[in-house]
Amino acid sequence: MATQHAAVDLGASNGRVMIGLVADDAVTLTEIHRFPNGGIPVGDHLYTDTLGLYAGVVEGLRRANRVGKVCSVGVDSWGVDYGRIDVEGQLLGSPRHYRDERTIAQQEKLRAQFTDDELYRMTGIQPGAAYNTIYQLMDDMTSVQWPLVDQVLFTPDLVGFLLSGARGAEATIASTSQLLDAATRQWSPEMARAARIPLEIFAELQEPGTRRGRLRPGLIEGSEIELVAVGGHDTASAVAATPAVDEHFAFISCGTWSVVGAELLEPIKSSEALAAGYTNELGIDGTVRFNRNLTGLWLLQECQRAWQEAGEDANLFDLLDAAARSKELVSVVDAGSEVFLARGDMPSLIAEECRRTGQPVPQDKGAMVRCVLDSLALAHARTIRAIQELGGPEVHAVHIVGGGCQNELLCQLTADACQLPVVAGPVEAAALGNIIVQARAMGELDGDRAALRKVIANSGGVIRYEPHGSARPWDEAASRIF
Ligand code: LFR
Repeated sequence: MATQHAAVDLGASNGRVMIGLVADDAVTLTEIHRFPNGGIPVGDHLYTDTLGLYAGVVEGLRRANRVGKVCSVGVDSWGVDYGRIDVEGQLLGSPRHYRDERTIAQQEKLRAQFTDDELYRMTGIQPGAAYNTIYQLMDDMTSVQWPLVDQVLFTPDLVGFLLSGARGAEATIASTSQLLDAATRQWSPEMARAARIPLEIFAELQEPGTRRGRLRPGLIEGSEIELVAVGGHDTASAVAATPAVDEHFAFISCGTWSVVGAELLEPIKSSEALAAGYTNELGIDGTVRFNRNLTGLWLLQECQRAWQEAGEDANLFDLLDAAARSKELVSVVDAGSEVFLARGDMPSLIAEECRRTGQPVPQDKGAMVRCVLDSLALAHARTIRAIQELGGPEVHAVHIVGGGCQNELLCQLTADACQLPVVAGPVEAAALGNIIVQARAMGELDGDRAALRKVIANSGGVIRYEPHGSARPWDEAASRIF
């Protein structure tokens, strides 16, 4: 039986266990198990069901090992969140979800003491993102549970710890904390001092590719699976698996969020980059991802949730079909705006933004979804243009990876708005990036990140969209809201 690697990819709305088989310089990926995820509101707070995720992961690994011998596993997840363990290694409470608004007061406290410029220079991370780990920790440190906390582990490291007992702070996920300096790839003592966070609460910092040892004996019967720290931040893994042919590309990791950016070797910490909303997170192999978070398909998912809760039909296929038939660029909203961040009645929020900016309120679901997709495409284009102006690489192609790359209308609109070719795929970029880093750590693949990208390009699942029309209608639409 061939050797398999298991990728655990934990996203905002679900978690997955996939197996990857590396042969003939290509990866074959198979989904083994999928289980739901999402913030769980209790009272005024929002939590993550970490043990539920863990149970899904274990079930997935058991199934995977029945299909074929699994030799290693890597875990990647959304950014910034963490769990706390006590000196006995027990999980302390249910981790909070980053959309819990407890952080805002802490963010204000730090920003009252330091300018955003000062904060940005310490790490390269946007101090304006209220969900950053640093603000969550500042709030946490005021809780009655805090004196019991021995260690803080980021989501992928936490799941890895539950599986194996091995601890570590993988660099890409740690970089989303706003406590790591993207220039040195080390914790920032300056930032830790500013926020009064003791750096001892973190586990040892490790680069992706670090082998952490075997899973707990007997957990997955009949296996000897090794835990490998991969690009623990899903976006880092997704960008590692972007089949770019050279450095002249922008990526859009498109899912609940649209993370739009470029790959660099050094962070850009200029005041202009700060003002434009860019952040410098870490990627694999010494890279920095210079990117900006747009609300992404969250806009559409929240519309669907609102319609479903009202007992209406909100089938994705039908909605996209209606959107494709709706008139283009009638109304657009700023997909980068914080207005859309929290859970809420999204159709009303969008209608309100249209009214506020003097544009027609979308009258039916097709028009509403069209407004969302036009707005996202517009935001993608503006973000990519700004990256080049801020000192990023000249962009010749836009790679869309993740679930959103299956949205043909969004891919075409993005090509049109950018006036650049869009290469869409792979869908499961995060899982593939997770697998190739494991395969290299286990000695099955070798070479630099360009060599790994070739393996992904050989693995198929990519569609190209050429730009149509001109930039003019997009510029006009932008002028209504920016
Ligand atoms: C995407 C993502 C983004 C991060 C957001 C919140 O899944 O990881 O990169 O900013 O989730 O953690």
